Amino acid sequence: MQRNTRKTFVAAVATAALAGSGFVLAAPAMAKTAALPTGGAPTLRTAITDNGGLYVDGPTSFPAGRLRISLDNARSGGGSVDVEVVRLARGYSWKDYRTDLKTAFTNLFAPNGDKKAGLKALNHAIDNATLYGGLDVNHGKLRRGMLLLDQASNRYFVYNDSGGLPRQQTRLSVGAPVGPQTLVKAAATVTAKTDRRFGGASALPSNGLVEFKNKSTESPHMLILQHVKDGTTRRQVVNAFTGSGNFSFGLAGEQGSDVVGEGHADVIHVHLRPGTYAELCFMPDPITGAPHVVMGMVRIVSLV
Ligand SMILES: [Cu+2]
Repeated sequence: MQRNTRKTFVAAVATAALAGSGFVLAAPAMAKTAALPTGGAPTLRTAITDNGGLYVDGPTSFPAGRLRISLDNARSGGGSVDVEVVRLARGYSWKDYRTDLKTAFTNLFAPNGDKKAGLKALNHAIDNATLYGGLDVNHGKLRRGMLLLDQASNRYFVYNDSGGLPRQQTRLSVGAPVGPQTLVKAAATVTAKTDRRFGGASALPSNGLVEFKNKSTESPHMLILQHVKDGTTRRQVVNAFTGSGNFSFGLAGEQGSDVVGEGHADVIHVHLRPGTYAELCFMPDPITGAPHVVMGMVRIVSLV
Protein backbone atom coordinates (compact mmCIF):
# COMPACT_ATOMS: atom_id res chain seq x y z
CA MET A 1 0.00 0.00 0.00
CA GLN A 2 2.66 2.45 1.06
CA ARG A 3 4.88 1.60 -1.85
CA ASN A 4 2.03 1.98 -4.26
CA THR A 5 0.95 5.27 -2.68
CA ARG A 6 4.43 6.65 -2.93
CA LYS A 7 4.78 5.63 -6.54
CA THR A 8 1.50 7.29 -7.41
CA PHE A 9 2.47 10.39 -5.48
CA VAL A 10 5.72 10.75 -7.41
CA ALA A 11 4.02 10.12 -10.73
CA ALA A 12 1.59 12.86 -9.86
CA VAL A 13 4.21 15.53 -9.55
CA ALA A 14 5.09 15.77 -13.21
CA THR A 15 1.44 15.77 -14.17
CA ALA A 16 0.56 18.35 -11.58
CA ALA A 17 3.41 20.64 -12.49
CA LEU A 18 2.48 20.40 -16.14
CA ALA A 19 -1.16 20.93 -15.54
CA GLY A 20 -0.92 23.65 -13.01
CA SER A 21 -3.58 21.66 -11.27
CA GLY A 22 -4.70 18.20 -10.42
CA PHE A 23 -2.84 15.90 -8.07
CA VAL A 24 -3.04 12.17 -8.38
CA LEU A 25 -3.26 9.83 -5.44
CA ALA A 26 -5.09 6.67 -4.53
CA ALA A 27 -7.47 7.16 -1.61
CA PRO A 28 -9.34 4.80 0.70
CA ALA A 29 -13.10 4.64 0.43
CA MET A 30 -14.88 7.33 2.44
CA ALA A 31 -18.49 8.29 2.95
CA LYS A 32 -19.92 10.93 0.65
CA THR A 33 -20.60 14.37 2.06
CA ALA A 34 -23.89 15.76 3.17
CA ALA A 35 -25.32 18.67 1.22
CA LEU A 36 -23.79 22.13 1.55
CA PRO A 37 -26.17 24.28 3.57
CA THR A 38 -26.73 27.27 1.36
CA GLY A 39 -30.22 28.61 1.49
CA GLY A 40 -31.57 27.85 -1.91
CA ALA A 41 -28.70 28.72 -4.25
CA PRO A 42 -28.80 26.81 -7.54
CA THR A 43 -26.38 23.95 -8.22
CA LEU A 44 -24.05 23.27 -11.12
CA ARG A 45 -23.72 19.48 -11.14
CA THR A 46 -20.67 18.03 -12.86
CA ALA A 47 -19.21 14.57 -13.25
CA ILE A 48 -16.07 13.18 -14.83
CA THR A 49 -16.12 9.56 -15.88
CA ASP A 50 -13.65 6.79 -16.65
CA ASN A 51 -13.47 7.80 -20.30
CA GLY A 52 -12.43 11.27 -19.19
CA GLY A 53 -15.66 12.96 -20.25
CA LEU A 54 -17.16 15.96 -18.48
CA TYR A 55 -20.89 15.76 -17.84
CA VAL A 56 -23.09 18.61 -16.68
CA ASP A 57 -26.36 17.36 -15.28
CA GLY A 58 -29.13 19.94 -14.91
CA PRO A 59 -29.23 23.68 -15.48
CA THR A 60 -26.51 25.72 -17.22
CA SER A 61 -28.24 29.08 -16.75
CA PHE A 62 -27.97 30.78 -13.37
CA PRO A 63 -28.43 34.21 -11.81
CA ALA A 64 -25.33 36.08 -10.65
CA GLY A 65 -24.57 35.38 -7.00
CA ARG A 66 -24.08 32.13 -5.14
CA LEU A 67 -23.60 29.01 -7.22
CA ARG A 68 -23.30 25.66 -5.53
CA ILE A 69 -21.11 23.25 -7.46
CA SER A 70 -20.66 19.50 -7.18
CA LEU A 71 -18.17 17.21 -8.86
CA ASP A 72 -18.65 13.47 -8.98
CA ASN A 73 -15.32 11.86 -9.79
CA ALA A 74 -16.85 8.67 -11.12
CA ARG A 75 -13.52 7.22 -12.19
CA SER A 76 -12.53 3.94 -10.58
CA GLY A 77 -8.89 5.00 -10.19
CA GLY A 78 -6.32 7.50 -11.36
CA GLY A 79 -6.52 9.96 -8.49
CA SER A 80 -8.14 13.35 -8.58
CA VAL A 81 -9.89 15.35 -11.28
CA ASP A 82 -10.73 19.05 -11.42
CA VAL A 83 -13.43 21.33 -12.73
CA GLU A 84 -13.01 25.09 -13.03
CA VAL A 85 -15.42 27.93 -13.78
CA VAL A 86 -14.04 30.84 -15.81
CA ARG A 87 -15.45 33.95 -17.47
CA LEU A 88 -13.59 34.98 -20.60
CA ALA A 89 -13.23 38.59 -21.69
CA ARG A 90 -15.23 39.89 -24.62
CA GLY A 91 -13.48 39.07 -27.88
CA TYR A 92 -11.43 36.29 -26.28
CA SER A 93 -12.74 32.86 -27.23
CA TRP A 94 -12.50 29.46 -25.60
CA LYS A 95 -10.13 28.52 -28.41
CA ASP A 96 -7.95 31.56 -27.65
CA TYR A 97 -7.81 30.53 -23.99
CA ARG A 98 -6.85 26.97 -24.79
CA THR A 99 -4.26 28.06 -27.34
CA ASP A 100 -2.65 30.46 -24.85
CA LEU A 101 -2.48 27.78 -22.17
CA LYS A 102 -1.05 25.28 -24.61
CA THR A 103 1.65 27.75 -25.64
CA ALA A 104 2.31 28.54 -21.97
CA PHE A 105 2.61 24.94 -20.76
CA THR A 106 4.61 23.79 -23.77
CA ASN A 107 7.17 26.53 -23.36
CA LEU A 108 7.30 26.64 -19.57
CA PHE A 109 7.44 22.90 -18.88
CA ALA A 110 8.88 21.18 -21.92
CA PRO A 111 12.66 20.87 -22.29
CA ASN A 112 14.16 23.73 -24.33
CA GLY A 113 10.96 25.74 -24.20
CA ASP A 114 10.88 29.46 -24.98
CA LYS A 115 10.26 30.82 -21.49
CA LYS A 116 9.53 34.35 -22.66
CA ALA A 117 6.88 33.10 -25.11
CA GLY A 118 5.45 30.84 -22.40
CA LEU A 119 5.13 33.68 -19.90
CA LYS A 120 3.60 35.98 -22.49
CA ALA A 121 0.92 33.40 -23.33
CA LEU A 122 0.27 32.59 -19.66
CA ASN A 123 -0.20 36.26 -18.81
CA HIS A 124 -2.42 36.79 -21.84
CA ALA A 125 -4.66 33.95 -20.63
CA ILE A 126 -4.75 35.26 -17.05
CA ASP A 127 -5.49 38.81 -18.21
CA ASN A 128 -8.49 37.61 -20.23
CA ALA A 129 -9.89 35.11 -17.73
CA THR A 130 -11.76 35.68 -14.47
CA LEU A 131 -11.19 32.50 -12.48
CA TYR A 132 -14.01 31.73 -10.05
CA GLY A 133 -12.59 28.51 -8.62
CA GLY A 134 -13.80 24.95 -8.73
CA LEU A 135 -13.24 21.56 -7.19
CA ASP A 136 -10.46 19.00 -6.99
CA VAL A 137 -11.95 15.60 -6.11
CA ASN A 138 -10.32 12.22 -5.62
CA HIS A 139 -11.55 9.16 -7.54
CA GLY A 140 -14.73 7.54 -6.34
CA LYS A 141 -15.78 10.67 -4.43
CA LEU A 142 -18.45 13.32 -4.85
CA ARG A 143 -17.59 16.68 -3.31
CA ARG A 144 -19.30 20.05 -3.10
CA GLY A 145 -18.50 23.69 -2.87
CA MET A 146 -19.72 27.17 -3.69
CA LEU A 147 -18.61 29.85 -6.13
CA LEU A 148 -19.63 33.49 -6.30
CA LEU A 149 -20.45 34.68 -9.83
CA ASP A 150 -20.08 38.43 -9.68
CA GLN A 151 -21.69 39.53 -12.93
CA ALA A 152 -24.15 38.66 -15.65
CA SER A 153 -22.54 37.33 -18.82
CA ASN A 154 -22.91 34.57 -21.38
CA ARG A 155 -19.14 34.11 -21.49
CA TYR A 156 -18.81 31.71 -18.56
CA PHE A 157 -17.49 28.18 -19.05
CA VAL A 158 -17.17 25.19 -16.77
CA TYR A 159 -14.36 22.91 -17.91
CA ASN A 160 -12.49 19.73 -17.18
CA ASP A 161 -9.19 21.00 -15.78
CA SER A 162 -7.74 17.57 -15.02
CA GLY A 163 -4.16 17.12 -16.08
CA GLY A 164 -2.63 19.13 -18.88
CA LEU A 165 -4.69 21.44 -21.02
CA PRO A 166 -8.33 22.31 -20.35
CA ARG A 167 -10.38 19.55 -21.92
CA GLN A 168 -14.14 19.47 -22.40
CA GLN A 169 -16.11 22.62 -21.63
CA THR A 170 -19.75 23.57 -21.26
CA ARG A 171 -20.85 27.16 -21.70
CA LEU A 172 -22.87 28.74 -18.90
CA SER A 173 -25.08 31.76 -19.08
CA VAL A 174 -25.39 34.00 -16.06
CA GLY A 175 -28.17 36.55 -15.66
CA ALA A 176 -29.06 39.40 -13.32
CA PRO A 177 -28.18 38.92 -9.63
CA VAL A 178 -30.58 37.04 -7.35
CA GLY A 179 -30.13 36.42 -3.62
CA PRO A 180 -27.06 37.08 -1.47
CA GLN A 181 -24.02 38.35 -3.38
CA THR A 182 -21.58 36.93 -0.85
CA LEU A 183 -20.32 33.43 -0.12
CA VAL A 184 -21.73 31.41 2.77
CA LYS A 185 -19.87 31.76 6.04
CA ALA A 186 -17.25 29.04 6.36
CA ALA A 187 -15.79 27.46 9.50
CA ALA A 188 -12.26 28.48 8.47
CA THR A 189 -10.50 30.55 5.81
CA VAL A 190 -7.33 29.77 3.88
CA THR A 191 -5.73 32.72 2.12
CA ALA A 192 -3.31 32.85 -0.80
CA LYS A 193 -0.96 35.80 -0.51
CA THR A 194 1.04 37.95 -2.89
CA ASP A 195 4.32 36.48 -1.56
CA ARG A 196 3.34 32.98 -2.87
CA ARG A 197 2.49 31.67 0.57
CA PHE A 198 -0.67 30.36 2.25
CA GLY A 199 -2.11 32.16 5.26
CA GLY A 200 -5.23 31.95 7.35
CA ALA A 201 -6.32 29.21 9.72
CA SER A 202 -3.78 26.57 10.77
CA ALA A 203 -6.56 24.20 11.82
CA LEU A 204 -9.33 23.38 9.35
CA PRO A 205 -12.47 21.27 9.72
CA SER A 206 -12.06 17.71 8.42
CA ASN A 207 -15.79 17.77 7.65
CA GLY A 208 -16.95 21.33 7.10
CA LEU A 209 -16.79 24.47 5.01
CA VAL A 210 -13.47 26.12 4.17
CA GLU A 211 -13.24 29.39 2.27
CA PHE A 212 -10.27 29.77 -0.07
CA LYS A 213 -9.58 33.46 -0.61
CA ASN A 214 -7.02 34.78 -3.07
CA LYS A 215 -5.64 38.00 -1.60
CA SER A 216 -2.74 38.14 -4.03
CA THR A 217 -2.30 41.12 -6.34
CA GLU A 218 -0.01 39.19 -8.67
CA SER A 219 -1.35 35.72 -9.42
CA PRO A 220 -4.19 33.22 -9.41
CA HIS A 221 -3.78 30.40 -6.88
CA MET A 222 -5.21 27.00 -6.06
CA LEU A 223 -5.50 24.97 -2.86
CA ILE A 224 -4.79 21.26 -2.63
CA LEU A 225 -5.02 19.62 0.78
CA GLN A 226 -2.70 16.59 0.71
CA HIS A 227 -2.69 14.13 3.60
CA VAL A 228 0.84 13.65 4.97
CA LYS A 229 2.33 11.71 7.88
CA ASP A 230 2.25 13.43 11.25
CA GLY A 231 5.51 15.29 11.83
CA THR A 232 6.07 16.09 8.15
CA THR A 233 7.73 19.48 7.79
CA ARG A 234 7.19 22.18 5.19
CA ARG A 235 10.85 21.91 4.24
CA GLN A 236 10.48 18.16 3.49
CA VAL A 237 7.57 18.83 1.18
CA VAL A 238 9.25 21.75 -0.62
CA ASN A 239 12.42 19.67 -1.02
CA ALA A 240 10.45 16.79 -2.50
CA PHE A 241 9.17 19.08 -5.25
CA THR A 242 12.43 20.91 -5.84
CA GLY A 243 14.83 18.01 -6.06
CA SER A 244 14.86 15.33 -3.37
CA GLY A 245 12.00 13.45 -5.03
CA ASN A 246 11.38 11.85 -1.63
CA PHE A 247 7.62 11.72 -1.15
CA SER A 248 7.66 9.06 1.58
CA PHE A 249 5.66 11.43 3.81
CA GLY A 250 2.65 11.15 1.48
CA LEU A 251 -0.62 9.55 2.47
CA ALA A 252 -3.68 8.88 0.33
CA GLY A 253 -6.25 11.56 1.18
CA GLU A 254 -6.61 14.62 -1.01
CA GLN A 255 -9.17 17.31 -1.86
CA GLY A 256 -9.08 20.91 -2.94
CA SER A 257 -10.17 24.02 -4.77
CA ASP A 258 -9.19 24.63 -8.36
CA VAL A 259 -7.77 27.99 -9.41
CA VAL A 260 -9.17 31.22 -7.92
CA GLY A 261 -8.26 34.56 -9.48
CA GLU A 262 -6.98 37.65 -7.70
CA GLY A 263 -9.55 39.13 -5.34
CA HIS A 264 -11.91 36.16 -5.69
CA ALA A 265 -12.80 33.33 -3.32
CA ASP A 266 -14.66 30.04 -3.26
CA VAL A 267 -15.82 27.62 -0.59
CA ILE A 268 -15.20 23.90 -0.49
CA HIS A 269 -16.91 21.40 1.75
CA VAL A 270 -13.85 19.56 3.03
CA HIS A 271 -14.47 15.91 3.77
CA LEU A 272 -11.24 14.12 4.65
CA ARG A 273 -9.78 12.08 7.51
CA PRO A 274 -8.53 14.21 10.40
CA GLY A 275 -4.74 14.52 10.46
CA THR A 276 -1.77 16.48 9.14
CA TYR A 277 -2.10 17.97 5.67
CA ALA A 278 0.10 19.96 3.32
CA GLU A 279 -1.55 22.88 1.54
CA LEU A 280 -0.10 22.98 -1.99
CA CYS A 281 -0.49 25.29 -4.99
CA PHE A 282 0.52 24.13 -8.48
CA MET A 283 -0.36 27.32 -10.35
CA PRO A 284 2.45 28.31 -12.73
CA ASP A 285 3.65 31.74 -11.67
CA PRO A 286 2.93 34.61 -14.10
CA ILE A 287 6.32 36.20 -13.32
CA THR A 288 8.72 33.27 -12.95
CA GLY A 289 6.82 30.53 -14.79
CA ALA A 290 7.53 28.03 -12.00
CA PRO A 291 4.71 26.14 -10.27
CA HIS A 292 4.10 27.84 -6.92
CA VAL A 293 4.87 24.67 -4.98
CA VAL A 294 8.41 24.89 -6.33
CA MET A 295 8.56 28.52 -5.14
CA GLY A 296 7.72 27.30 -1.65
CA MET A 297 3.93 27.66 -1.62
CA VAL A 298 3.46 24.88 0.93
CA ARG A 299 1.96 25.08 4.40
CA ILE A 300 1.46 22.34 6.98
CA VAL A 301 -1.95 22.46 8.70
CA SER A 302 -4.12 20.13 10.73
CA LEU A 303 -7.59 18.89 9.91
CA VAL A 304 -9.61 18.36 13.05
CU1 LIG B 1 -0.30 29.75 -6.01
